[in-house]
Amino acid sequence: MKKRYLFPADYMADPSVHVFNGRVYIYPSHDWECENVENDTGDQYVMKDYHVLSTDDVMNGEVKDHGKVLGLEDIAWAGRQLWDCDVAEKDGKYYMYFPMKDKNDVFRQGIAIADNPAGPFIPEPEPIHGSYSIDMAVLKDEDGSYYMYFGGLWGGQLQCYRDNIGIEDPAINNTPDSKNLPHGNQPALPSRVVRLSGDMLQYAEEPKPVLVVDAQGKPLSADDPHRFFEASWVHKYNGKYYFSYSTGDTHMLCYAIGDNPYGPFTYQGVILTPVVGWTTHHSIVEYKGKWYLFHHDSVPSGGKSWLRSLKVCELEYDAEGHIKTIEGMDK
Ligand code: FUB
Repeated sequence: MKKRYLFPADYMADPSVHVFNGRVYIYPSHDWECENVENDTGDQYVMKDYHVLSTDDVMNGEVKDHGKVLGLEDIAWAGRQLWDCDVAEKDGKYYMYFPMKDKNDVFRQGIAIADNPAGPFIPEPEPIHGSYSIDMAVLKDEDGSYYMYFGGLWGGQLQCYRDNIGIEDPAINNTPDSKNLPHGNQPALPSRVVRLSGDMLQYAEEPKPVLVVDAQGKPLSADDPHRFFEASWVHKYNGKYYFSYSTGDTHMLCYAIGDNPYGPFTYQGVILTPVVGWTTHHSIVEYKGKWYLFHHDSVPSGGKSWLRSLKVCELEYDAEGHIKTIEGMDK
């Protein structure tokens, strides 16, 4: 299978990809070299800005770098770490949703707005009220509603919240030893989904858990290697909702299918087996009649997990709508 490194000139990761005005826009994290020791809190992911990339030929065409579109220094409430963002279009405006630690080292969700998919993006003065954790992905549904999926374990701080209320200090409780992480056959911690307000700037409701269940309707357990960890993405195929995600410490991309944006989603299988590097993160997009998996790995940096490179390959479905598994490491 043909795979392509999309942007060899720089280290970028976590590609959120959308087609706007007939062109493919890629919204990645921008990895930086760092002095920090690699740890389970993710201190090695020291990203300070975002670039936008675009192309009109995914596998072969030029990938244009539109330059820096937002930086930490532009954001009033900035602490550190601009992690995975996503962008949604409504009425000709482009809304970037980004997670960043505030001055107390707690992840919140910020918004920045542009008149053009290539930015620049102007940040709102405050994060979304009541927001927490990381890895936002926005689905524009066919009825005009926008749903945001989010959440990540360990350094992503999701385990510090239950029913959207903080239960422990996220700046401290963010390793695999967190006492609020479920274990064994307890239900895994779910991602969250929330409908966005009409002006795109707030939650329209309380975020809800995104349940991934087995064929019997039982939520996947905490010790299931296929359970949710981070990197939510949702796309639609043949009228069904495909919720895909990273399994984090078991290093796969998996997916589940549901009938509506809230789920539950029934577990289906593995999209991508482990890549070189600790993290795996992706988006799935249709362009000019073909489906693509955008993701990253750490091959070009020689395996440094905090210096990742954007990658893409075609994604295929079988006749029943199941995604064919892709090997993450080339043989
Ligand atoms: O890039 C920083 C974090 O690493 C992302 O938010 C996670 O999904 C993982 O890729």
